[in-house]
Amino acid sequence: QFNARSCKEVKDKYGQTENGLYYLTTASGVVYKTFCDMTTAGGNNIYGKCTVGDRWTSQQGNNANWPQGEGNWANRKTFGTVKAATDDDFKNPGYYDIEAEDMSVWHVPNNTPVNHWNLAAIMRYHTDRRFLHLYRGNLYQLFHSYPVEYNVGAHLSNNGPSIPIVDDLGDKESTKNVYGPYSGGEIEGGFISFRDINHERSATAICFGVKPKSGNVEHYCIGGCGFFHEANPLQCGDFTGFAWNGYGTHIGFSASKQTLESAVFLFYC
Ligand code: KO2
Ligand code: CA
Repeated sequence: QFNARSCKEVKDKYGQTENGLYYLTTASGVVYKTFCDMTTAGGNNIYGKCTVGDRWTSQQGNNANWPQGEGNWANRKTFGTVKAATDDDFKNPGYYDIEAEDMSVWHVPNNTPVNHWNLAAIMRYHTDRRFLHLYRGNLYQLFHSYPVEYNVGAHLSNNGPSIPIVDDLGDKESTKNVYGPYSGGEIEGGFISFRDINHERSATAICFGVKPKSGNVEHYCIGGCGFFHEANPLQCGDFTGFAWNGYGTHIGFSASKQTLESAVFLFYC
């Protein structure tokens, strides 16, 4: 165990270069176990996402009077474990504790053991423009500036930032094509986007690999607020409207099955 607050510190101060599990210590002394990606640019696992369970939106139904839903994008609650991260939600203290500059993202099929995450990933990419400096160092802070809340603004005009990505596995087209063909007409590949709003003023949290050019963001952005008006309650949940035209069909607005059955790992670097 090293006395380090981030994977970068484990690497820089203690010379550890292997991907794997490490213990980190927060500013207030909380020790937690996380997966460090030491190869992309250094980093920290922040969360895994499952196909069921809606801690990244609402676990209390689709409700206009619960506009932020769980609020987990902007609070310090943590849940899950790194070992179970590809089959259950996972959020560790690194999410709010680490001050970072960039992020990397891995999309890993469900039920992949930790030591195979890198090789089994279906897409990997990272940002390289130090964008987190503009948002006080992490997503916890970013989502305080851009609340993931119902009715905070209108689609496109009040969307949060879209940051260009550099591909590590996959490319602009393959990353965009994991979403359905109708979605394809509304997105541009090569970005990661935050707090994007749909036609009905529902906010989603993160659009992976893409930037929305229209307002049906529920089909290509993950996580979000506590109320999705359209087709109530079909668009409520962590995968919002990813199965709009059937589960994993990849037709209409439905994302591919592989996408639905993968966890997304966020690393700070
Ligand atoms: C559809 O048939 C439909 O879906 C639209 C949704 C997609 O998010 O907003 C509209 O509701 C539309 O009226 C219609 O119901 O259109 C391009 C066709 C999809 O699924
Ligand atoms: Ca819609």
